[in-house]
Amino acid sequence: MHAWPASDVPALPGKGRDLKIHDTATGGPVSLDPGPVARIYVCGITPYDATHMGHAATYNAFDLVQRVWLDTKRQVHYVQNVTDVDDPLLERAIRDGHDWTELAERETALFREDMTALRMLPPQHYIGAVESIPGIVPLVERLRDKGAAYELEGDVYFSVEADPHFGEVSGLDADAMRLLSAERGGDPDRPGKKNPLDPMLWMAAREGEPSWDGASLGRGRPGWHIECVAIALDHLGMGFDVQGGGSDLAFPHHEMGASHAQALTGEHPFAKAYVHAGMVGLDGEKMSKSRGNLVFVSKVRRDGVDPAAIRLALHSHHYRSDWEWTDQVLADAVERLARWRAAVSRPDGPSADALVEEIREALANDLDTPSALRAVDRWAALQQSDGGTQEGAPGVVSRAVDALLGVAL
Ligand code: 5CA
Ligand code: ZN
Repeated sequence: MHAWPASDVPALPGKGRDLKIHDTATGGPVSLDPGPVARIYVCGITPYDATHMGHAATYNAFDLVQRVWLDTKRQVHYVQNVTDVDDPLLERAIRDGHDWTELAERETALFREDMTALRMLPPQHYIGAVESIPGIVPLVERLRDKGAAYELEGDVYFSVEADPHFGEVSGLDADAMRLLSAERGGDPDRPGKKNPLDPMLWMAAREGEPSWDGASLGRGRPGWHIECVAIALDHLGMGFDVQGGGSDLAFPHHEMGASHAQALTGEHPFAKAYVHAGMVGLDGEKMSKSRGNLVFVSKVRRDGVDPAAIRLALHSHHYRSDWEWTDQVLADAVERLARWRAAVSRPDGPSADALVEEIREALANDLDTPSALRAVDRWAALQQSDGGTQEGAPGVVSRAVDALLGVAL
């Protein structure tokens, strides 16, 4: 699958700082020390509806991770998937009388447009679940041959007991896991499973649903977690730097994915850090496609809002907090963008050297965007009060805001 076009990332004077970021598995900040090529996997969309501000906020966080790495002169190897076959997608297509492949293609195309407009860096490998099936089947067969998977009425399940590290990503107890499993695509109450938490690796073909050749597994389609594992192992290998997604993916998705990969390879860990963005809500509820309480990026863009303002609105809350999208959040961002643009429109201004370091420091400290925005606000206020005459300083600010925050002034 093709991704979307990259926007330029200007190089900045001096050197960036190494990222410290909150890791769900250890429950605290970790200093990442990637090699010259940092490796990141971010879970992509299930394309049955348009990109909403919650999705955008999550992708924003992982875009910033990459911008911090690029600023340290590392290269970034970024992989993202598209869950282009899964229950919610098939259900929506049936509900609306659409062909599921057309629905997936249309929403994926819209996602690319939204990401481009928001200046999100594209992955080098943007891979669909369907195109990964030939790589998924042998992984499931290997798990079964190792005794880490078993068959139940034609379906194949992963045995969570096969991974001694199972539970370490989310740190949840069995009761909490069981509840979340039922809520998030699992089937803990299905009779005959070895452990209620065991997730499906391969679902035998169902009447009226798409299915693919699964070699010794029989016709069927892949489970959700193995999809991301197959893609990540294929393009990044074990021990990559960051596995990312919203906090609703910590369990079961990232927990199960880590266990699949660890059981397959006998190596640990799957990812060095599991990083999760908070949930964006609307009117007191998590914004979600299934609830339908959505503010779409594409709709707000069509209403004439500059994507740079949307981006500033996303930056205005810390990525790990749960927060509410409101008209006021957007109005504040529109106002801030205008203020910043006015401040960089003059040829000279207050020195930008300290500001670049402040933005760098804020982002390196667990992506503290609210502090980064306040630092730029202070510089803009000084500019407005005629606080400096350094030639070219506004240009340095523009480039720093572009390179580090993805906002074109
Ligand atoms: N295709 C799977 C991942 S493999 C999936 O979860 N797709 S999704 O379309 O439901 O979500 C895409 C990303 O957006 C995930 O990282 C998810 O955690 C995140 N996300 C979904 N809703 C919200 C929300 N309200 N706030 C923040 N992030 C969200
Ligand atoms: Zn995923």
